[in-house]
Amino acid sequence: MCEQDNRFQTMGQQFQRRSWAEPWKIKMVEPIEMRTREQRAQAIKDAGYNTFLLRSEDVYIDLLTDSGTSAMSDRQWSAMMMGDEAYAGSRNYYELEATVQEYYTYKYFVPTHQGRGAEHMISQAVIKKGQYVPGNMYFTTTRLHQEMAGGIFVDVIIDEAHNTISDHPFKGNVCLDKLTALIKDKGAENIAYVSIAGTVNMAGGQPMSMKNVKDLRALCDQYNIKLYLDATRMAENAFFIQEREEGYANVSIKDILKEFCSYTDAAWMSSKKDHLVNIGGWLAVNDEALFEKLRNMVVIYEGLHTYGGMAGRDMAALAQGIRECVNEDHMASRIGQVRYLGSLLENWDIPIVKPIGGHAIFLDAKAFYPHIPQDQFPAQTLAAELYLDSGVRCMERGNVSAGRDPVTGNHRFPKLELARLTIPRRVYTQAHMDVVGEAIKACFDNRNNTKGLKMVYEPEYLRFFQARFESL
Ligand code: PM9
Repeated sequence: MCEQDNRFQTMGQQFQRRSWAEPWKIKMVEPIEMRTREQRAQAIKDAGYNTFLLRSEDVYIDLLTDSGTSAMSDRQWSAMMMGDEAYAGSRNYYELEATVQEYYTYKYFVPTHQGRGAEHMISQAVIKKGQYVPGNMYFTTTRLHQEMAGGIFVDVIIDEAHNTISDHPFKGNVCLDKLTALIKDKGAENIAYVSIAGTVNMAGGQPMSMKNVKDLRALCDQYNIKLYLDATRMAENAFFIQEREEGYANVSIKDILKEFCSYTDAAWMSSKKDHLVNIGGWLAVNDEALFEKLRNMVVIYEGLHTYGGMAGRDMAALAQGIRECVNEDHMASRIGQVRYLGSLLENWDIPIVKPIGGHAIFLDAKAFYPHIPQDQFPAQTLAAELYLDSGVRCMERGNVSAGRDPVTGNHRFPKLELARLTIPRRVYTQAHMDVVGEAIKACFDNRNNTKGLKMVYEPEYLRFFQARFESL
């Protein structure tokens, strides 16, 4: 189990494989169907060219997100039948608490309905108005909760993360010089905490190294600053450490995960990703006083502190999902499938974020459509075009997702203008990946005929979910 997986060559080299296969077989299927081109054209127009506003039944292959879209195992389904639906003190709560403590090391645990419930509470509990929150690139919901609590997010990720063609093995790393400069400039007392995520979603699912988190721990100790982790895809991050970082080739994903968490003070989790469940999340901390505050907050916003918005059966499936997500064969096939799709696109010279990350392939829309300016939303355009071509749904991760600067009110115009093809865990086959690859190739071949979009409706918060566009 702990041996390094040599079925994949190390990064920077072409993905090479002797055939590998998923460590499971399928015992239930859900039919999907492709609409006609005329129906797809109508559906995407009705959705305001926003893939979030499509009806799922109009989608053929759904790569919108890996969040809550995984297939559960027979073990998880049978655990659901053992749900203890007591309002207070459910047996499943205690099992989940013990599982999180075992796999993530933190002392205290608070369940939440999903990741943003946890982000809301930690932000409100610890950020004072006007404090800075440095982090390794923004994430949409994380930054919004930090801002709504009065914080000011500052991106301190290494420069390579903003460069789609850099093949740095740990593009999720924090730049210690940028962080030190911020601390010296603003004063340690004005830093709420350092906010890190592994892997970094908006950078392309890119990992942080163990060395980086150890160095960060030392820096935070020097200035007495807390270090908090978004652990949503941290098991995937552990896979990359095992594959790429010296000294970890023979350490299990489970042990890498524990070691990484041990350098941080707290974590929040959207269990809808790594943990292979359709709903759920949590917060876990080492500080008892903070725990007491969070345990009191959870009853206001989520539910009693022994269910936090989840049913007993949800907690049962989640605890089992934690055990499954660190399985070496599971993780190798999960990342292997993402790499399979990426390698198809690389062979056609289609511009994608390199190296291929953990949960998704990210198309570089600026390079895909160099003739579409960023205020005509090239990544949103690409997502709409892909659906139109083939019924494949993906997600914009560019100018629309970045939103507006709260001070100037202008578009933020992020360096990365990406369309994300996110692979749900244990859901699609290699043949589906072939279809997706061919669909992207068809859009690429038609790129010079493609025009951008105009935003015609913009909601105040997290606009990418509900904004509407018209074709130019
Ligand atoms: N991520 C994703 O598709 C769900 C919707 S897009 C906002 O990538 C991180 C790293 C996430 C994340 C959700 C959340 C929020 C926190 N951190 O969706 O509230 O990728 O469970 O988690 C999405 P919830």
